[in-house]
Formats: sequence, C-alpha cells, structure tokens
Amino acid sequence: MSEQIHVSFDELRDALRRVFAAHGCSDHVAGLIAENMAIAERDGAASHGIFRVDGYISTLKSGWVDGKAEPVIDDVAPGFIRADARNGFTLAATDAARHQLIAKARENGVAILAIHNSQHFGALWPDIEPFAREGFVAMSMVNSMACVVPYGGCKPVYGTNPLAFAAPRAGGDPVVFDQASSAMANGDVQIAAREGEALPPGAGVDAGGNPTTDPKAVLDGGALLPFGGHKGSSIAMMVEIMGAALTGGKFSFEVDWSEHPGAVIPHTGQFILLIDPGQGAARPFAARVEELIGRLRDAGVERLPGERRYAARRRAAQHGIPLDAEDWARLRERAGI
Ligand code: NDP
Ligand code: PYC
Repeated sequence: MSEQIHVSFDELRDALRRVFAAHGCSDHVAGLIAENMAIAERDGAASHGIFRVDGYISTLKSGWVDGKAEPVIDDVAPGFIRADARNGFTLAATDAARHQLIAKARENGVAILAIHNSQHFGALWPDIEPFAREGFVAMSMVNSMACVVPYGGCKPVYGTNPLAFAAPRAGGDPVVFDQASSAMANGDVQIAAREGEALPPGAGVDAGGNPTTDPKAVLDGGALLPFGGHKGSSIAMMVEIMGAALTGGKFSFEVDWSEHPGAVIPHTGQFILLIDPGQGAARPFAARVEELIGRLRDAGVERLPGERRYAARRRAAQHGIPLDAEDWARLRERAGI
C-alpha cells in the first residue's frame, strides 16, 4: 500500500469514463459505468469500486460484452417495461427506460423494469437510490455467476445475487440496503485473497466441499455459501427467479465464459420494481418510515443500513475520496491524463 491521496468525485468519474471509452465503450456507456464505480468508491464499497477496472477491461477486450450496445425498450403492459440490453450493460437499459418507468409508476402505482441480455458488474444501490429520492419505494435484484452452493446442495448453482431496497424517509436520506445473498460478495473474497486475509468462518468451502477460511481456496474451485443458511438460500433463489426467469435473462449457472478468455462479467438479467407509496394507506408514508426509525433509535440502534455509505459520502464531499496513490497514478495513466 503506497501513500493515500484524495481526489474529487468529478476527477475520479472523469478518469474512469476515459478508461472505459478507451476500451470499447461508447461515451454514454463509459459515463454510466464510471458514475456507478465512482459512487461505490466514494461511498466506501471497495468491492465494487476501482478494484473492478481490470475486470471491465479484460471483459471488454474478450468480446464478451458490447460496450456500445443501445438497448431496446418495450412498453409491454401498463406497469411493465421489458428491456433488451443487446448484450450491453444493464446501466444503459435502466437509463434509457428511466423516465418511462417513473411515469408508469406514478400512473399505475407500480411499475417493473425487466432487463435481459444484459451484464451488471457493479453495486446495486446506485441504481435505485435516485428513485427513492423521487419519492418511490424501489427494489432491484440481479443474479450473477454460479459460485454459491445452495443450502442442502453440494455444488454451486446460485450467484452472489444481491437484493437492494430503498425507501424515502421524512427525516433524511432514503433508507437503503443492498446486500449479496451469499455470506460475502465475491469481490470481497478477491480483496481478502489479495490482502492475504482470512474469511470469516462459514463464508465458503474449498474444491472438496470442506469449510474453509482461505479466500484462495474459495476462488480456486471452491464456492461461497448463502448468508444465514436456508434463509439466505431462499433469497438467492428468489433473485434467480426475478433476475433471470422473469426478465428472460440467463440463470447464474448458465453463464459460460469458456469461449471468451478474460471475460469475468456475468451475462444475466436485472429486475427493478418501483412502487408509488402515495397509493398506500399510510399518509404520509415517509413520516411512517421515520416513526419506525425513531423506534429503532429508541431501541439502541446506532447504525442503520446505508448509514456507513452516507457517512463515507459526506467525508468525501469534504475531503475528497481516499485512494491509494499508486492506484490513482495507474488509473490516470490508463485514462491518458
Ligand atoms: P455488505 O455486507 O457490506 O452490506 C450489506 C448491507 O448491510 C448494506 O446495506 C450495509 O450498509 C448493511 N450493513 C452492514 N453492516 C451493518 C451493520 N453492522 N449494521 C447495520 N447495517 C449494516 O454488502 P455485500 O458485501 O453483501 O454487498 C456489497 C456490494 O456488492 C453491494 O453493493 C452489492 O450490490 C454488490 N454486489 C453486486 C453483485 C452483482 O452481481 N452486480 C453481486 C454481489 C454483490 P452500509 O453499506 O451502510 O454498511
Ligand atoms: O462481488 O459477488 C460479487 C459480484 C459478482 C458480480 C459482480 N459482483
């Protein structure tokens, strides 16, 4: 680890945009990936921050993903939009469908965006937090690549399958949680392997199916476990059903990179749900959420999900985003700046 430096959000996003544009993405798509990654880095989610640059580049080079794809958006029902990302990134499909999705949710009370033929390699909460800021309850699910053994099973079937939820509250930033349904995100296992750190017990198994705390053993033919035994396993199953079966995307176990050496981004689907809470009976909804939070505080809860990320965001606004100086130098070189 070299010296730590601080950069502004705009500087980081601009450098990332240049890197992705130089490796086969359209300017628009490069900007969307850069924004997602810069948000993750700024908000302290290292597993989906600049650590992911190499994975995007090797995947783009392999020809597995189309960084210039323009999604096709289909208005299929009053509350249902279907998007074909045309082997591009879901971020582009969400961006293209965004206004229509909001209009439908306002008109009908609910709206779904089901994206298929798509790839997602980032954190999920940046996809949905903006909807909560516009007053919606929002949920998203995306499946990934088979690296999680289902509860009661003996080989990987599920992806790390995150579920993200966001809701407006009266007294502050939206309530947001965003969590893998595996004991750990695969990205955190890779970081632990790089740093030479052990995993917590119960996170994974080696190639022989034996419990291990060695991240390399998990990555080298082993697998992760769902969080919370059968309960996390059911959530992982739901994410496969909503993220792949419902959208028309691939299941995690159907992702096959063998013809594209270097590809590491799963080709799956993404499900996004918006609900207009103004249609519910609790008036106003955001004040009811605030009552719940008040009761949690009374019960001694100091940290709500999302609060660590918001705190990191505030620190970054004041002092800049902390980065390893060598990582930043490498990124600037790749960006040609
Ligand atoms: P974490 O386990 O770090 O956190 C999960 C959630 O729990 C967060 O909302 C977090 O809030 C909250 N939380 C954590 N600790 C506490 C605590 N002590 N008290 C209260 N709340 C807490 O996330 P994961 O490692 O599971 O996932 C990391 C990221 O990886 C996610 O953004 C996810 O979208 C992404 N991911 C993406 C995949 C993909 O296919 N694209 C696949 C798998 C993961 P806070 O952040 O504020 O700490
Ligand atoms: O960290 O598990 C993960 C992950 C998979 C795909 C993107 N991120």
